[in-house]
Amino acid sequence: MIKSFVEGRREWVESEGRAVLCMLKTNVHDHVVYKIRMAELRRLVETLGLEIVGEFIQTRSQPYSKFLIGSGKVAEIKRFVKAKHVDLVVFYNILTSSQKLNLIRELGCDVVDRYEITLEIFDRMASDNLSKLQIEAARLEKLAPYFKLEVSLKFRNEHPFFRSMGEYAYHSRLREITRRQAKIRERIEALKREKQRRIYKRKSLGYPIICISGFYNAGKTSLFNALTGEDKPVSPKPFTTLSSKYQRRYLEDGKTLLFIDTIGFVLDLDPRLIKSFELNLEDIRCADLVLLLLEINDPLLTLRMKLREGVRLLTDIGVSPDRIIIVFNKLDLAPERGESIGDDLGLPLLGLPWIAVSAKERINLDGLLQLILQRLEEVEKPRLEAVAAVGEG
Ligand SMILES: Nc1nc2c(ncn2[C@@H]2O[C@H](COP(=O)(O)OP(=O)(O)OP(=O)(O)O)[C@@H](O)[C@H]2O)c(=O)[nH]1
Ligand SMILES: [Mg+2]
Repeated sequence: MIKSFVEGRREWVESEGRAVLCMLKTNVHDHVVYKIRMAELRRLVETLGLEIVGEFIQTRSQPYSKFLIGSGKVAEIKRFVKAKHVDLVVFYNILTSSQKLNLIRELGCDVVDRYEITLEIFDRMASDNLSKLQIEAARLEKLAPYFKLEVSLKFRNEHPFFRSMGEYAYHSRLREITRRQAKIRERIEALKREKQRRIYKRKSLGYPIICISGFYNAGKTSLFNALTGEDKPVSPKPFTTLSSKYQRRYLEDGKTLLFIDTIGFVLDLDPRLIKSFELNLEDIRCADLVLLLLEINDPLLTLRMKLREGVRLLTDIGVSPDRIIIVFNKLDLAPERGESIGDDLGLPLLGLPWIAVSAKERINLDGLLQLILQRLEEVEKPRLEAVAAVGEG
């Protein structure tokens, strides 16, 4: 059974239990895309070992402020929760602190949103200090307002007198949270400086840096291993890789490329999560080229969404489109798509170069290296010309 996060410490550990998924669909004309989003949520929740026993979707262009969904829907879910002994209700939408609190009180079971589910998976996969700190910071930022609200309501009801012991305890807990947040920020800052120093050092070696990015499970680590001879962990679980990995690849003509394997994206990524994992994204920003890995065997609509969102995320991070190469991985699972997938998704119109490969079966990896070298030359050329022009001037 899942327990909620309390007082800045995690108590959300075991997760055998029954869950219900819930979504407020605000686009009334959407008859397809929300299904992809729900499928993603389902996959994330199942990763935690929870059994999904029901799904509720309400369509309304404007959310309700009290519960996000309407009170009629809440009553329907409440009956279901009781009848099926549900432990947890998971919302696709991001809940405000007061919506979460109202829902927990009304439904009588725990309620979390997609953001908390993602953080929980990160937490289970995290093994290094920096990832753990970043996760804790993200969790505190999301849940501290909720906790404050919960405690303030509790003490307002139970201890109505000014400076009662309850109120004192409330203030001291709040101070504890704020102190913890400041401490984490300080440690992250120190690690950030260290990471920046290493990035500059790596840059100063002069090797072109190729960063492998993409949605979780796309096969980033498999490709990294195949290209560099490394043996980093690979698995179908989401977010197997949280902290970046680096390795050189020596080419026959004496050239050396430095490959970086990074944290995976998730659809509809919450901007706060991006901010919390800013340090991991630094590797993407500083790369000479970024490979955006997609699974060629995904349905076309999913591919279209992931492509659009992936490119948007990269450009938001600060990667210019001319530094992006789209790589369709897992070609062995859909070889018939290898020739046409780029055209099907309109990549020539977007001006994005693309290639289909299989990291697992090592198909077309030489073609990928050729494309990387060609793009590096094209990206470098204007820069070298500019340097030469300054020299002449
Ligand atoms: N059939 C096939 N499976 C692949 C290929 N590449 C990776 N996989 C499988 O896809 C799953 C995910 O692979 P990873 O390399 O861990 O993916 P990732 O992108 O690093 O995932 P995260 O680190 O979780 O973001 C594993 O089960 C791999 O065996 C491929 O080319 N073909
Ligand atoms: Mg990985």
